[in-house]
Amino acid sequence: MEKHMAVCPYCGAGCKMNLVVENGLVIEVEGLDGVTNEGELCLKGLYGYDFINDTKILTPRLYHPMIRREKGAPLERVSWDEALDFTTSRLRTIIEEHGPQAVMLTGSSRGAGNEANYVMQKFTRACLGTNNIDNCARTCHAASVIGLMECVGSGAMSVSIPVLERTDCILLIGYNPAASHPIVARRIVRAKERGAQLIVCDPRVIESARIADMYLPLENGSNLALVNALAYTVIDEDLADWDFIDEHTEGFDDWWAVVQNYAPEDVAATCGLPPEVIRQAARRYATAKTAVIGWGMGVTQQVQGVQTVRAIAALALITGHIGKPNSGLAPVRGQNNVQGSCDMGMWPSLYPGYQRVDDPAVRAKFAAAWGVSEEHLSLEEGWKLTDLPHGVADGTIRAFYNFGEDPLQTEPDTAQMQRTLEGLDLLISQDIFMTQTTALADVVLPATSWGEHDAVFTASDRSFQRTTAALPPKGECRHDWEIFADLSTRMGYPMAYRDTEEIWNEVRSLCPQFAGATYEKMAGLGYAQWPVFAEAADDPNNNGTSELFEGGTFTTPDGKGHLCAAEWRPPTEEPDDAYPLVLCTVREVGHYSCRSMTGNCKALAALADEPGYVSISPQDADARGIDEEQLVWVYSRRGKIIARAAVDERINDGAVYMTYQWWVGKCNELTIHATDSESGTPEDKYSACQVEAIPDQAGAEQHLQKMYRDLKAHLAAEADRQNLPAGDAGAEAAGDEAAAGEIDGGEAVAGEAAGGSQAGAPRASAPLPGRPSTLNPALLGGDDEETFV
Ligand SMILES: Nc1nc2c(c(=O)[nH]1)N[C@H]1C(S)=C(S)[C@@H](COP(=O)(O)OP(=O)(O)OC[C@H]3O[C@@H](n4cnc5c(=O)[nH]c(N)nc54)[C@H](O)[C@@H]3O)O[C@H]1N2
Ligand SMILES: Nc1nc2c(c(=O)[nH]1)N[C@H]1C(S)=C(S)[C@@H](COP(=O)(O)OP(=O)(O)OC[C@H]3O[C@@H](n4cnc5c(=O)[nH]c(N)nc54)[C@H](O)[C@@H]3O)O[C@H]1N2
Ligand code: SF4
Ligand SMILES: [Mo]
Repeated sequence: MEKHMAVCPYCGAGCKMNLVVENGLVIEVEGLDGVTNEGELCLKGLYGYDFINDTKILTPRLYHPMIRREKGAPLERVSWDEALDFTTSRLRTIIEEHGPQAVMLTGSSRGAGNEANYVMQKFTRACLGTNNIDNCARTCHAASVIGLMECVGSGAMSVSIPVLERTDCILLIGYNPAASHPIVARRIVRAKERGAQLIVCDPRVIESARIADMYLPLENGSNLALVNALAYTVIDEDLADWDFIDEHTEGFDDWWAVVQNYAPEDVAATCGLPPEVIRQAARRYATAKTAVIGWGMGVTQQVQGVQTVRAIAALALITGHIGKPNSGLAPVRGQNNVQGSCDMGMWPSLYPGYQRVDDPAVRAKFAAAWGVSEEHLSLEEGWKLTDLPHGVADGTIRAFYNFGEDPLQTEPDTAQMQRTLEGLDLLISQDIFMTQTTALADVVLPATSWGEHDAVFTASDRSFQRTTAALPPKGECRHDWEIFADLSTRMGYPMAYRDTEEIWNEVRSLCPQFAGATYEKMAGLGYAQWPVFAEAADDPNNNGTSELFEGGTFTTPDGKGHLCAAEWRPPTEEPDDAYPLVLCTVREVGHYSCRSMTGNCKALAALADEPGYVSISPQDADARGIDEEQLVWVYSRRGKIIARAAVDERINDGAVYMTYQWWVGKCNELTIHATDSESGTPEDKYSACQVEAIPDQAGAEQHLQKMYRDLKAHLAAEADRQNLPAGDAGAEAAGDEAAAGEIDGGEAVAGEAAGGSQAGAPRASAPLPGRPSTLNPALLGGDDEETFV
């Protein structure tokens, strides 16, 4: 039995653990005393490890590269040489014909880590010559990054996770830590036990609301009106920190010109809250000695996300609850390494270390370091991930390199995303599992998983920590960074690194804020929190910066906090007679984003499975004749799906809630693709929908089971193509396999041991016709529906 230290690959809490390995399988994990988790782990941390063993519960892992020689042709297993040469020649042709702007890439905020993302963005900029690189922060906290960079100079959390336990008042807006970051939620519970005030603003009664001192059940989509009204009250009741405003902020008069119209009495109807409740919440926050505002997707996944983030920053600035110990801003980043993706410049306007692409001095520095001409590095901001649909529709984007994301599951309006991916000349997908997006790819590149490689992750609170390999690569999997370096070399820009530490040291040399974060400092349970400058490198007592903006000095160009205000406006698609309910899409504790990982973990898959729930208030359920646990239709202007009803008095009337990891009950079939004009973040929290009872429950149950079986079989069959011989290339690969300890046919030993399918003949092709035009038969026509409705 061996133990290897790792950082949890799920949320951004950055929990440290040991992976316990026996006979080539991870058999359990143990919590370690990391800086954020102090020995504790949540459900996913404890039971979310066995996907690595290729359990094949949901989808198989990828072991061999595959290509589709032409559109419509089947995936075919090839050698790495052939896969990367094919990719090189296709990318070259597209760039020759349409220029580098026709290629879009997205980084991975999950298991791969900072080094792989750094190498991918270097490939994008130094080799391809474009800034078209982004990551899933776009669909997530992009509004926080943009709004905060403008108002206070840094888009990250200004406080550390442990600070939440020490502050006197926590104001949560649109953030559900009990489901999203359980280890952060524990800190909040402990703060409460210490006597801190907890104020929760969320339209439904989340766990934190149940223990809150004040709960504000605001109307969905009314954040900006509420935050403006809180700020109005602070000024109106003379609760502001005027010294702080005078010394450390700019723009008060223009800001107040807008906010003065937001008396609680005037927004009561918009927010659905009594004015006195708003006033009381403002008083509690403003008069606390120290205070932190925490927010999440309830703020950012709205068309006014950036404006609301600015309003939140203003609330902290006018009360002086920032720039002093135990006070500040906590946009708690979602994925284990989404802060890291942003740190590494997986952002169309930023190089690694938050250095702007339009700054000629920065460009000169990177050009010199990377050995390319300055002209080769574009000063223009690149495309955003959410530009993909219209970029493909109008022919500007021709190729998409998808690294560790599953947009077909996680982007809004699946039907539109399906058209987008099918409309590309070239789709490259580099993943650890056969996902829905990967099944559509022209090039499939298999990468090593978390637990099979070394990397640095950045937790939500800017802490760099190291995670290490517990197992060797499976099959022909290569490390993500090796794949990018090899491809870049073939494309004419040679890159070669010995290991991740060499890459990391290059990052440190180019990013002053990260320079002190040596591998040595991060050894064992060590960490380094940026900004961590060069002098920290040799000082064992210097772990960087726990709280930003000490003394009220901000990292904006003039060092001031900028007060910016905007008027509230309603969401894009308001409910009407045909679609009378608000569809709000959220998270549940046991599954994670596209669920390629949690869906392949035995305990987590057993806990919750298809089609997932639509949570609805008792009144809205009664009005539709819907009982608890019944299967129901949920439909919007974009699609129609089946889900199970959870009738729940914690849900507000007029809104329903779904989680976004299910294939059958896929809420992104229904969500609208409307985005915040500044951040490009989709309005995942607000679409109009309707819910309808299904009279034939038995038929619906049969339909859903068949659909689930078919979808699983389809992805399994696509993955099984990697087990077909690959001609000459196959013989070469077979040799490698023997070395990697695999058996005949390419099925992993680990997969068998974990009860996976047998090696040998590939499965029969799935019943779905070729590549399905949509994963949801309900959208293919009325036939299926009629069989049981
Ligand atoms: N188990 C699990 N954990 C995860 C993830 C996962 O998939 N599964 N994903 C990770 C990721 S990527 C992220 S970004 C984080 C996200 O973590 P959170 O930010 O907590 O995400 P959500 O649950 O989507 O939304 C938060 C809350 O916003 C509320 N809300 C909806 N509309 C409004 C509104 O108009 N106003 C206000 N004030 N609130 C509103 C919802 O009711 C919900 O409780 O979680 C991370 N952690
Ligand atoms: N309706 C709705 N949609 C949403 C949201 C919502 O609230 N509502 N939330 C949005 C948010 S906040 C986010 S962040 C996105 C997340 O959207 P995605 O980023 O698409 O979701 P993940 O499941 O995190 O995708 C990670 C992918 O990376 C793969 N992977 C994991 N580790 C590695 C590795 O080491 N190497 C490689 N190459 N691949 C790896 C996994 O198998 C998986 O396919 O979803 C968004 N979608
Ligand atoms: S809180 Fe987040 S990082 Fe910690 S164990 Fe749970 S999922 Fe992993
Ligand atoms: Mo996210």
